[in-house]
Amino acid sequence: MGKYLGIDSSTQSITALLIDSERQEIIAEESINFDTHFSTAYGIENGVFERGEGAVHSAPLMWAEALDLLLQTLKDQGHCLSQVQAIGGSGQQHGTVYLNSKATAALASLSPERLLKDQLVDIFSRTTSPIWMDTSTATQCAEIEIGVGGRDALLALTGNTAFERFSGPQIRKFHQTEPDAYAETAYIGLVSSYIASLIAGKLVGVDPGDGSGTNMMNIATRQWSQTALDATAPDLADKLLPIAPSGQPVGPISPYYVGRYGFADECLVLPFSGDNPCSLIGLGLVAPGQVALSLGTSDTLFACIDQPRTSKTGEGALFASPDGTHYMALTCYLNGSLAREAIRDRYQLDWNRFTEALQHTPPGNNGGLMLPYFAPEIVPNVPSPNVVRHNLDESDAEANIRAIIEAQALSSRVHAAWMEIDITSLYVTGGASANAEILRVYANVHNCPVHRFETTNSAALGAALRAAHGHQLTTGSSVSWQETVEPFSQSIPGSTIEPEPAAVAVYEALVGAYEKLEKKHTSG
Ligand code: XUL
Repeated sequence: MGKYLGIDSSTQSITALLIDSERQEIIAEESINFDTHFSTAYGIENGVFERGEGAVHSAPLMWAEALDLLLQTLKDQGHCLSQVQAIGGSGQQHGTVYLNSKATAALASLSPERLLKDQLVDIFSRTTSPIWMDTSTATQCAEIEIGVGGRDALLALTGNTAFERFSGPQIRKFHQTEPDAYAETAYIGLVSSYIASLIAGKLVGVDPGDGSGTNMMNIATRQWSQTALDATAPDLADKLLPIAPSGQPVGPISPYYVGRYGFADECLVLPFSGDNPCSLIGLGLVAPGQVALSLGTSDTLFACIDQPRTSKTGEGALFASPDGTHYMALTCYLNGSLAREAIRDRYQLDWNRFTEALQHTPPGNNGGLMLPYFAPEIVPNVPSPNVVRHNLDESDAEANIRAIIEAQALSSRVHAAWMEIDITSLYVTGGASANAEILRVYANVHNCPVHRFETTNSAALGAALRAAHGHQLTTGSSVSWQETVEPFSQSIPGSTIEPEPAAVAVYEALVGAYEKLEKKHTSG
């Protein structure tokens, strides 16, 4: 029992969430927005830079700089970091970080007198990291599938067909386009394992939750698959560390954080995992059959399942749960908050007017539909931006606002079918989950209650809970996952949004029309 810190390094910000497991409460929640602090220094917008032809990267040195700023903020606020017993973490999934042979020594000798960014500037064999929004690797996806014996073989081996944003295709592209820099790469990690390495002061392996988003991990054994590595790039086994079991601490925190921020020497570090796997834990989904929705930069619909059920149509992803036993089924949309913001900005509105538009317009939008592909879409696969309006006048701001939210909700229903789960309730998280009108649409489209939580940062909460669980096991207590998550995964009393029968009937009739429109304009 004690205090545990969860850190979530996501697309647009890095968040810290501190819990007190004795008092069973969240005691601090702090975020550093990348654009606010670093847009000039790193040239990013919405946390990323677009490099053309679908390539979307970010800057790993910026993530290190943001980590310092985050911890400094917690310290300045008077949080007693010496009481933190363990740190767990979460990272935007799939993004890859490439380090050279100087990394090990630089991490081991970090001086608390100087910022991370000044000490780590030379450790990268590639100064940018392709992230999950990158859609530039269709060729490499096809090559990897052929390399392992076909699409079905890759699906059976890794739990996933090849996705453009997954790490394996991204690594293959790097090897093909920058062979010299690839040869200089001593270590390839994911965003999660990179931030864990900064905190532990040594290279840390990828956990099975994030490893399953690479197209390189054997989903049955939760180890790297040599067959998949061979199909991806040469000498890859030498550049990856063995998979790090999610629940086993990798060691104490680096002296850097003890000296600079006052952490205790014995504060433990758990392997970090992906943001979606951490959200699974943060929302308390540790038993099969529960389903959640995350409305963030990406929108994701996910469920805890007990069997490694795969998506044969390639619309869904399968990850290992960081709880060590279950799996996570996930459908991921690239057009999440950035698409909602694109509509908000197109009509020069603020979020209050956005919400009012949802209140003023009827469910079903009088038949007006939108396919909201402001950027390339993952599900369904849409390689280039394409916004389609059907019975919808572009000059009607309110109807366009309803159309985008209904499109996102209807799509989440259509593309959840592969999970074969009867969705009887939805747990929601992410920034947009604070908006009750958006959630009302989801409750009516899925015909189930939608539960809201105290924090919209469920990935950071899940990271903190993973730290609590991992630390308590090291003390010899046999705490269960259920006991760990339960006090923190209670929905806010009175905040549940119930479905409304009349609106449910409207969407029941509309879902077929939406699916037809989607099929007409996409290859799916
Ligand atoms: C999941 C995915 C996104 C990122 C967002 O497969 O690509 O949800 O994890 O950070």
